[in-house]
Amino acid sequence: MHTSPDLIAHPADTDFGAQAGQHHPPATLLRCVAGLAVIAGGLVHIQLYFAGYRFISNPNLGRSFLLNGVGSLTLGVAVVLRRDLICRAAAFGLVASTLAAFTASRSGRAIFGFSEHGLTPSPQAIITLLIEIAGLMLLVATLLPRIGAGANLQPRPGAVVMVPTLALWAVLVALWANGSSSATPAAVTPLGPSAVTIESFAFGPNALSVPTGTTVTWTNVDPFSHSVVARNGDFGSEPLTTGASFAFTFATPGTYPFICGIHPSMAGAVVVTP
Ligand SMILES: [Cu+2]
Repeated sequence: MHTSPDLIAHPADTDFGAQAGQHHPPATLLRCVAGLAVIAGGLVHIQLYFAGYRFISNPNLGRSFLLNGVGSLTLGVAVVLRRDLICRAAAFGLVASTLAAFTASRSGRAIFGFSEHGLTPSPQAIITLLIEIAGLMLLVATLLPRIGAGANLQPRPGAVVMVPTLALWAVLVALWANGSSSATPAAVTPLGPSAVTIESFAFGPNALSVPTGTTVTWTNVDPFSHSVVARNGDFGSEPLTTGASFAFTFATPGTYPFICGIHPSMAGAVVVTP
């Protein structure tokens, strides 16, 4: 004759445990996948931050990406480890705001002076878009009474330690990467008086003076696509991928302001002297 060890160990928890998890493995699986989607969205934001978004002229844009990343990692882990409704509600709020910001930044409304066009940067934009929409739907699905596990359990000690530890880890990695990246050698680009390098979301130099008849060359060394578009429409490049160049010969004296067609906050000017 055998007695279940669970009944002896947790006599008061038996019904509760069975209702919340043991007889509903799909609920736990759903919650874990939702949490992983939230984590993945956060990782893409952290990757973009280190790949160059921290250099965007308004530092709040980069900071918002880092904050989104750390917040998503923390809430994603919380959703995986905890059944509490509040974790899923907070994660839902964060993912919904991320999607709102994504949409706003592509509808002409600049966020911290920064806007994007369509599904750039590629492939991060399409990856986050799909992941975050999936995450949102999965989080909603966990609330459905038939498959969701909405019960509030006592905090598990492991979870209580794990969440702040992972958040701390993310911040430390961020600080380390930020400090070590300054040692990264810049791409070797021979800079002539008529050469502009596109790097770290900026034109360098962003103002240059050249005599009439000079051919100015713009070279993109960023890991993101940029373009060169004259404000007066005189010239305009296709999106330049990493390493790609665009050249234009200035035949008429004057001042030619230009911007990046993908990120209009990036601006510069060529002054053509007679
Ligand atoms: Cu750009």
